[in-house]
Amino acid sequence: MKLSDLARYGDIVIQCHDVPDADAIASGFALLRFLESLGAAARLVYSGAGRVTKPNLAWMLRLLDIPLEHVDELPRCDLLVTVDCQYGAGNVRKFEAGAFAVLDHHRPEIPEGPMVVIQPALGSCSTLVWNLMRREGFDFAANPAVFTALYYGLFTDTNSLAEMRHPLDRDLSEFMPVDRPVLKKLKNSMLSMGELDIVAETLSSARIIENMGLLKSRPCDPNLLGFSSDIAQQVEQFGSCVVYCDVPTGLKLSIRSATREIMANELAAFLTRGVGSGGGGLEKAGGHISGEALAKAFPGAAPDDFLRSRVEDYQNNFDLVYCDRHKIDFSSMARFRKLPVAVGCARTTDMFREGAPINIRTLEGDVDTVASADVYLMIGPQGEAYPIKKDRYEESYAACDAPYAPDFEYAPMIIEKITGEKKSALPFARPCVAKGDKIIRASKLSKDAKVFSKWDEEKYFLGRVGDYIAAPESDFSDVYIINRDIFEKTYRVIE
Ligand SMILES: [Mn+2]
Repeated sequence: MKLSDLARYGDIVIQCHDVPDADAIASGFALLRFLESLGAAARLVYSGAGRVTKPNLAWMLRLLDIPLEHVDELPRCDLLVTVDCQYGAGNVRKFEAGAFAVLDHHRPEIPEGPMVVIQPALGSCSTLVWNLMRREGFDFAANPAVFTALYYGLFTDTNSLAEMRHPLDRDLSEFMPVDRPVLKKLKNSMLSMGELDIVAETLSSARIIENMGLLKSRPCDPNLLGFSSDIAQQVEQFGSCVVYCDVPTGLKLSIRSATREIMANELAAFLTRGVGSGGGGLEKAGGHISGEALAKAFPGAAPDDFLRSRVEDYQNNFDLVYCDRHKIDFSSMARFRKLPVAVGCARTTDMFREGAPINIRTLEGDVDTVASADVYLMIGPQGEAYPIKKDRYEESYAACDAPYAPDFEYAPMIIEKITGEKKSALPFARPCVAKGDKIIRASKLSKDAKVFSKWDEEKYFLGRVGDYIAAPESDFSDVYIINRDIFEKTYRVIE
């Protein structure tokens, strides 16, 4: 769907979820200005029993001149658009509307439709709306309040940008200058006196399960949850901690980790698997457990007990495999040969000048390097990208003439760190295949494992039951995990 399709409806009402937060207000406000720029008439509303009273939101409305109205009945309109929520879902008052559209980043709760855009991988609905508006050439420079609102929507939905999940979130966060004085005012009016009490109460609820802190907060703003977990993580005995509270749709989680053995984003994904969604960075992450999904998957389970049992399961769930001291008997495993698969390679100096500091942005995160005639960029089959030395490249790969037009969910972007200039790596990439035979020993995992490789001091590979643990025949300490689907496509057993 193109966002401009919505403007064809002459009279439009944009509805935030009940008790709107900054992300809902920002998404709705940006959409309002976009539709108006195309000549449509639009209003921005919310409903429900509660009113906007949080000090930062009151300042947001005032400083950015956002015409948000509270309504008890739907104003006359040809189209109703719900933002940061889904038409008919539990957190938004349902109005009878002739036609409706949905823009959201939560777990889908309603059927797909031509005017339903839901992208749960994004950290905020602001990211979704920004990306759609940008694609249609909206003039953000002429509307700085719109950009500042979207930035603040992302900022508050990702715990001050610390829990950004998707590269598009990072793209939004650095798209153009934000109004600093406004942001400063909003950042420093987050807490009311009452909320200070909530933080104090949350911290005093701390329990410890093995080396993980578990704390429950009274229902509160997600940022307050992040603030509490930032403090809790400072406790020496907590290798990681989970702070959570009830929300109308289930539980909201904020997660921190201080040890190499737990990546916060992976813990978030584990705790919410099958019943919600979770993600973020290595040290900070967030998640949501859907009450409805929980009731379906585990009938009768109380959300608090469920979360506690997932936290307990996590402690015993993994084999830890360290590359330099594992006792895995690779020599008795089956041998496999890697099939030739075309991957991409680009010269960094074709993209940016020699010596320029650059940042490689992929779905899996950002990597820093420097553009140089000596450094190439490899692009893998899933759109993952990493730097490789020219010599190493020439040793291991050969150019090929297979067509190269991969379709990635997010194509790697290269950012010049001084000028901020961004380029997609794909137009610069040429196809190549690995030279020679790559023989590995591998076997299917029968228990989930975390593998600490020699190539990364911060992250680990997570292997789930059914994935493969492998090492090249030449070096059993170079242990890694290969995803089951990738393994079955790219390796053949040697009889
Ligand atoms: Mn949101």
